[in-house]
Amino acid sequence: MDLWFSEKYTDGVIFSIKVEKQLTSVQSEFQRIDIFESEDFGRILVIDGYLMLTEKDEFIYHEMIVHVPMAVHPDAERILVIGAGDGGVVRELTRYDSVKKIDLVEIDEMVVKVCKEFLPQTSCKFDDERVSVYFQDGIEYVKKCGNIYDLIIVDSTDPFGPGEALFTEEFYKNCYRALKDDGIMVNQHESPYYKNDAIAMQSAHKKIFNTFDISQVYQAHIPTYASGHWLFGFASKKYHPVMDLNSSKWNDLGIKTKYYNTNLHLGAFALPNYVQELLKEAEEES
Ligand code: AG3
Repeated sequence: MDLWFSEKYTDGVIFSIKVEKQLTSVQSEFQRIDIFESEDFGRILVIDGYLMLTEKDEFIYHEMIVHVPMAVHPDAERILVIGAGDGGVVRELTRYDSVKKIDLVEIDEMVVKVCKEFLPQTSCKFDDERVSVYFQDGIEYVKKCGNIYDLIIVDSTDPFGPGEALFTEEFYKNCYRALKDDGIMVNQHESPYYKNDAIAMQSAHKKIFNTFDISQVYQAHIPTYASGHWLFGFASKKYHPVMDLNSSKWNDLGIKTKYYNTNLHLGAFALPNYVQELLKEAEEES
């Protein structure tokens, strides 16, 4: 008998991966967490039926959400990560010797527990001495912070369920306050392609654009997310993601990446016309 994991992208489009077996399935206080084993994509983390990562292509998402802001900020020492209980963002951040403190705030302790057991590829750096993990609501956590972080990375689920509040203007305003005067916030920004994803993307962009001095969007090709075309938001108080990129400084660090490089960094901000139009529409509404 064939077993398939499927995610419905629209009423007429389904994406499926053949799975060998289901390794675990737990219902936490917040959501359902599944891990599958597959031939083509390795292990797969699924939350509430939505694919969060696969071992095969998670490097693209995690490198792009981490190295883009890290190559722009001249000295990011103190970093807040919201969500990201799989550990992928933390793994990439710990590759920088200059990073002094990583605070990870994940609402669901069960995500970290399951990923530590089944996804060692991403959860491998929770023991780094610079990392502190807080099992709390990210919304409440940022409310209490003022002017302390150089970088905030919002690695949320989609804008419904427990992740919904991470797409509100109030949350972005609190992130702004939590950042130092030259701070950067990067978030996963959904896909521009299918209608419902594009609406979520525009709504997030509008709120971030309203809140931050600089608000730019960049893209990556991620095979296992809807349409394969995914966006990230780069929001900042001072640094511009293209003008303030210090390529030689980043290249001198010698960090070995599989997707990210500083040429691609520049190209990632060059968006297709239809995406530029969607963003402009959102900006004009704000
Ligand atoms: N963060 C969620 C990406 C959104 C995926 N959406 C979907 N499949 N509908 C990924 C977590 C990786 N650390």
